[in-house]
Amino acid sequence: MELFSLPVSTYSAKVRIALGLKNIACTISPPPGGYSTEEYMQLVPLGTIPALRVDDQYFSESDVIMEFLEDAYPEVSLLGDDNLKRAQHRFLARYHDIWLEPHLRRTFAHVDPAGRNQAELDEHLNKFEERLQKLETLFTAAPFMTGEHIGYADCAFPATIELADILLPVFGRTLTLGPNMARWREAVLANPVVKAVTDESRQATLDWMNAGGG
Ligand SMILES: N[C@@H](CCC(=O)N[C@@H](CS)C(=O)NCC(=O)O)C(=O)O
Repeated sequence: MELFSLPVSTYSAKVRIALGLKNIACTISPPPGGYSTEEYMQLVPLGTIPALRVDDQYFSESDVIMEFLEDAYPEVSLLGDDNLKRAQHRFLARYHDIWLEPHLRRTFAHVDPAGRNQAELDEHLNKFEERLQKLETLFTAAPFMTGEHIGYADCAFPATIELADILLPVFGRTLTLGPNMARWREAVLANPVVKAVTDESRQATLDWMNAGGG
């Protein structure tokens, strides 16, 4: 099994955290030819990372990979066996992917002040901050999002929060976490798997910023 991933990719960090928490051995490689290239799209049609190769089969979309890992490696379960809790994990994972993170991603195009559209940027920054505050109300437990133990829901957010911590000051804003998220951040970063992946992703983000972003 081989995961195509780069340290700067937040969605890849999500899967790498799951692999680590589940103790799954997996080769981690950069996407052949780079993401979004013709060469890579021969293997992974959407050209995105992360993508997983299992034998000679390739598939992408981080949550699909996460579900595959849960199905194929049930020994350490991140979803648990309570159906309601499983739904809560999946809801939060989807909240990250659909409602929260895309607004942060859409600020990338505005890192360079020369190409900045302030109105568009503000719209995404405001939405990101609003949805981060809403996340406070979506916790069903503490210190982790759905329980006392780290789980599926907690995998997507660590790299995104570290990215926001670096990116928001570029636009004159500061990452502000409510009490649930502040306690959660401390708890997830105390986990060695999460810490190692987010440290690497944080450094890659800083390198990307120093190279001009975009
Ligand atoms: N919905 C996708 C998003 C993945 C994604 O946007 N990955 C970025 C890197 S973090 C990427 O591959 N971007 C290249 C592109 O959009 O062509 C997932 O969950 O895997």
